[in-house]
Amino acid sequence: MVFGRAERRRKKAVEPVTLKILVAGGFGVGKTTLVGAVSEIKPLRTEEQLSEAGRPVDDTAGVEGKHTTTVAMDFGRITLREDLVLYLFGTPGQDRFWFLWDELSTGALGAVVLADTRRLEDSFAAIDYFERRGIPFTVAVNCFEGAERYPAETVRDALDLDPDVSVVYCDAREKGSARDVLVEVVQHALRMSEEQREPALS
Ligand SMILES: Nc1nc2c(ncn2[C@@H]2O[C@H](COP(=O)(O)OP(=O)(O)OP(=O)(O)O)[C@@H](O)[C@H]2O)c(=O)[nH]1
Ligand SMILES: [Mg+2]
Repeated sequence: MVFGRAERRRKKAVEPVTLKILVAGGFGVGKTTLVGAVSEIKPLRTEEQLSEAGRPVDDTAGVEGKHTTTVAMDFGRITLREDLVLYLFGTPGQDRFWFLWDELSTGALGAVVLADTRRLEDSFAAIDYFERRGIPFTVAVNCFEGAERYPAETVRDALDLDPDVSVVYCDAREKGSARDVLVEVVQHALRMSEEQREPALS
């Protein structure tokens, strides 16, 4: 019987856990691209043209080919397992939208900080933000063509990361690659919350 209690219980048994993950980082590092690449629903985007009026405040150095920018957020969803669904929130990359970050980060389990090795300093502010708030994060170097490849240790030193923060590499345009980053973020965030629950005996 389709509407029976057993059917309802069966459905309940696979009701997925939903987790909120932020996709953050500096201007033009590929946040919107990553959310779009992995999302199984049509991602919500809030792209606007970079305008002449914004030129004095928008730092487009290094991303001159870019014509649009996220002005509020990106939103997407990915089912990692039958019982685990991630809601992805991409942050805006420009300083003038910082006021949105507190709203976006409420209730987040963890974050990806995307980085471009040609402009690592653009991701400093996102790293500071998550460190200060104790939100677990993973750094994902988005491997743009023409950008030099550095070992993870070099990136870690340049970003002055704590030893428990992992550094991974990705191509934000590739679904599988972006998915691997998200799996790492979830695993890292769960490790951190377990550690907090069971503090090491001193
Ligand atoms: N070659 C290459 N290009 C990429 C990659 N990821 C993103 N891009 C391109 O880089 C540009 C910036 O990507 P976006 O995803 O808009 O970056 P963003 O971080 O959302 O930018 P803001 O929201 O403005 O901060 C786009 O033109 C993408 O097509 C990548 O892995 N490799
Ligand atoms: Mg964007």
